[in-house]
Amino acid sequence: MPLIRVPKSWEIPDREITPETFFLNRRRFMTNLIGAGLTASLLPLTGCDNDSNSKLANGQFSTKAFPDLTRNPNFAQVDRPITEEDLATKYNNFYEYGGTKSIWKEAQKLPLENWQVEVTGLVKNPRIYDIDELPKKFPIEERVYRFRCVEAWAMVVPWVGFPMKLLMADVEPTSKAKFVRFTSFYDAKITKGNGFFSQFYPWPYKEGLRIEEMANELAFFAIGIYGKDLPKQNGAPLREVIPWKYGFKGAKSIVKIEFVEEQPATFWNTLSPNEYGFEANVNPEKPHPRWSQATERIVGPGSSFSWETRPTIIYNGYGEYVANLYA
Ligand SMILES: Nc1nc2c(c(=O)[nH]1)N[C@H]1C(S)=C(S)[C@@H](COP(=O)(O)O)O[C@H]1N2
Ligand SMILES: [Mo]
Repeated sequence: MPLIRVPKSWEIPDREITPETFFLNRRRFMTNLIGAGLTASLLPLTGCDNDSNSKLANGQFSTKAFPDLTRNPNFAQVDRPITEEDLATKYNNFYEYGGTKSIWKEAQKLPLENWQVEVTGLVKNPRIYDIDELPKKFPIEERVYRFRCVEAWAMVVPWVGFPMKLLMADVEPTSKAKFVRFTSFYDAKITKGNGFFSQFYPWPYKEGLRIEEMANELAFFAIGIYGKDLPKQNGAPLREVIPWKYGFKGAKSIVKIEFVEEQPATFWNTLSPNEYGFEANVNPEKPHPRWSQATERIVGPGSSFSWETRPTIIYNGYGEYVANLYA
């Protein structure tokens, strides 16, 4: 008898399923898709949650504004409007708090008190930053970036934060450091996650970059959005923003940053390597095994069926900054 009975796709409640969800094989940590039946059941899922239609009360999630915030003129706007704050803060992926897009209430359980970020590994100056230290130490700016989830939905978010390369200059990675690993907050009592399947996920959530990617001008640490502190559901108090890669590359609620020699194991890549590559650059010509990446839907009010569809842009439109990394 298998230890785990794998439910059939029709036995799994809709609320458990999003495109980034997958199904466990009988073998431990081996993953497998149930096939065409699953793909069909995914189609009507995104965008039909009522929470995203309710108006955000002013300051509902975070009230602390950044004084004297200036928008970096190089990243002042993109080819489409900034997503409404009420949508960007209520349509999320954060599997620690559930497998649907409406996890914002559940995410309020994330405890932010006395948050520290440990920077360690192959660096000359290992550090433990108190979260309040970061905006004093690094000049804070605003940047408007396109955001593209591997599930083919897209937004435009005004992030508040600082370039990753400034933190690198502070800790000074050694010449041995070839990769960086980011680890998200995890506490099994709080980050209960995605129902039945969650217990088999490789928690805590981890992501990684090559050192050269981290040093790129675009790679950003966000501590805020829409001119205010990051709401918990968006990855408070510190998250990665890598605008030319799919959204899953941007770990939320970071507690640890490690400089390492080998490519680190990451959350989605461990679960399903051929669906979620380590590199994961936005690329219209490289389909996900279960869907095309040629187009994307722009997150808007109401049902995802009414959202605008646009062609996906190579490197999410940031080729002039990053294409040389992949030559
Ligand atoms: N710790 C953690 N970070 C995460 C995720 C997650 O489930 N856990 N989801 C990723 C995915 S798939 C996406 S698309 C973005 C979503 O960010 P948003 O909710 O702020 O739009 O966060 C990324 N970072
Ligand atoms: Mo995503």
